Amino acid sequence: MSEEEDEIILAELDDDELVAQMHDDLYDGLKDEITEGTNILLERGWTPYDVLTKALVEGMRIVGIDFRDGILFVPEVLLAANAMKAGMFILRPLLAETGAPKLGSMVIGTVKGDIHDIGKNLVGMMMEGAGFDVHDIGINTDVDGYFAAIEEHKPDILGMSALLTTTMPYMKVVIDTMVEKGMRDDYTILVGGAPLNEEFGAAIGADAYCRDAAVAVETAKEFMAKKHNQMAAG
Ligand code: B1M
Repeated sequence: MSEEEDEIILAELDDDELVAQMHDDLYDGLKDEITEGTNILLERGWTPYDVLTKALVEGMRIVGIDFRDGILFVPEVLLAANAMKAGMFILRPLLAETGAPKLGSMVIGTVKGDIHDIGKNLVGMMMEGAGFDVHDIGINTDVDGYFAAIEEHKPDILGMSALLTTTMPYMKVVIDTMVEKGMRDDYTILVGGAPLNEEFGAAIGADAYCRDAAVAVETAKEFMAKKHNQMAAG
């Protein structure tokens, strides 16, 4: 068979085949193919949320398993992450474009020592889509970085992300410093990231642990509703 005949034409695949191919392409770090696949699914009427979760996040879940098992290494995973970001780049404005009324504001960052940003970016995108003003302060954020952003943006919600068991304790450093400064109760603090769980969130004094971006949005909305009710009551 000639090379030309071997080539996969993404637009000729049906939806299930295309999604499976996108998982493979993400695994192989093929940025252009992920861009193309994302656009094709959108053109076929897929919602941005479905493209995000079924094609991209699921693909990254598979990458994560092989990274854990020593089949993939950092350089390959970086390529996969870049391919994922190319898809997210297309989806971001679509997810943000719901016309929802402004519900509140959030500062979000990945904690000190940690450079994982895909989950954080995704939470930011979904929060924007739900009507929150999101100030993303990036990765490797120390206490001073969080405080500077809180001071500047005066958000309703502080979001922290950590993907490493070695960096998640830093969330407590930030919260403890807020307690010391007497400002802890002025903010709703939401935390998330693969190694966390509800017990950890409670133990460090966060208001809630959010398993994924959709839960983060729902939790943020609940806290904003409570805040508005309290304000209305007095
Ligand atoms: Co890293 N890495 N990595 N990595 N990496 C993990 C986290 C790991 C679990 C892989 C593994 O071994 N299975 C492992 C951590 C082990 C542990 O601590 N228990 C690990 C390791 C060890 C490392 C290095 C130490 C590897 C090395 O150098 N030897 C190194 C550390 C670098 C550092 O940070 N200092 C490292 C580096 C990297 C890359 C740079 C190659 C790349 C990151 C690229 C980037 O982010 N720009 C990378 C990646 C991609 C991963 C995996 C494969 C995927 C993470 C991801 O993007 N997931 C990851 C494996 C895994 O998680 N299973 C792994 C997709 C994303 C959508 O999910 O981030 O969980 P997630 O976010 C979710 C929820 O958790 C939640 O919502 C999101 C969306 O639904 N959420 C929040 C997240 N943050 C939230 C904040 C909130 C709310 C919800 O606030 C309100």
